[in-house]
Amino acid sequence: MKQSFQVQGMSCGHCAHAVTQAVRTVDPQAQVQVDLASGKVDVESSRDHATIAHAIEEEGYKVAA
Ligand SMILES: [Cu+2]
Repeated sequence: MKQSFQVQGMSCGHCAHAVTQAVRTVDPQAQVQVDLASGKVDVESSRDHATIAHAIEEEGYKVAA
């Protein structure tokens, strides 16, 4: 399913890559699209929203509720 996350603290391509990799630790098949300007992360994944948000936060980025 397609899900959106508002992620704070991403400032460059490295951050976008780190968040993408974090999502893929819980779902290697996930499709991840990061928009650095808005902090919006679109994820196409079978995992639930809370699991993905947790993985992103483990990587050190804040996910807005
Ligand atoms: Cu960065």
